[in-house]
Amino acid sequence: MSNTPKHFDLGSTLEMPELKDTGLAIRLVPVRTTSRPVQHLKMNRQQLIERVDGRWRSSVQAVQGLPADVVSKPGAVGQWSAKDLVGHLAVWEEESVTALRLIGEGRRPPRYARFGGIDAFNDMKWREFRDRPLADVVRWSQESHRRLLDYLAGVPEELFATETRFRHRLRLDTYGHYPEHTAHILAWRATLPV
Ligand code: NI
Repeated sequence: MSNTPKHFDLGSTLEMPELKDTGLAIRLVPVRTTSRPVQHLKMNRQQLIERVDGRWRSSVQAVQGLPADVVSKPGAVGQWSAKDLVGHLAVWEEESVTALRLIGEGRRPPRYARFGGIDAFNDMKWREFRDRPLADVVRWSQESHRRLLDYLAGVPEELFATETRFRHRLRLDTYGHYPEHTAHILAWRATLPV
């Protein structure tokens, strides 16, 4: 991570000092890309990346300051904890990169029917990660987000400009998805005793 020469700086580093109390310090490191430096990226791409990143940061900030045991406790939405929602967003960032690569190659991403549908897929993934500690899930979330942004920074510009399937899938899996669960977290958070 430290020997990549170019920085794709999306702004100031977000510190979450309150979480240090719980042994969990979240630090969003600047995103590195193996692609071109930021000044050579067209606005279209950059605006999209900023939207993706800004809305993701809002989702992370929704859990900021809460103790780890509260974030990990089931019941934020149904059985899911706030941690589970963070993990769920990471799942879909990973799915997004996989699908967008295929779309970029002119192929069709496989359908979720093979898992029994989207809900069954989400449930399956949740069972895979739900027992992981919060710090693990947070790290995974940061890594999946960085991989997504790195990927987007290196995609041919014409995919953003002309490929509507690409844009559509990106929106569904990322910046159209985060706010739904940010709202869940904030609504749950409002019910917590202060
Ligand atoms: Ni979702």
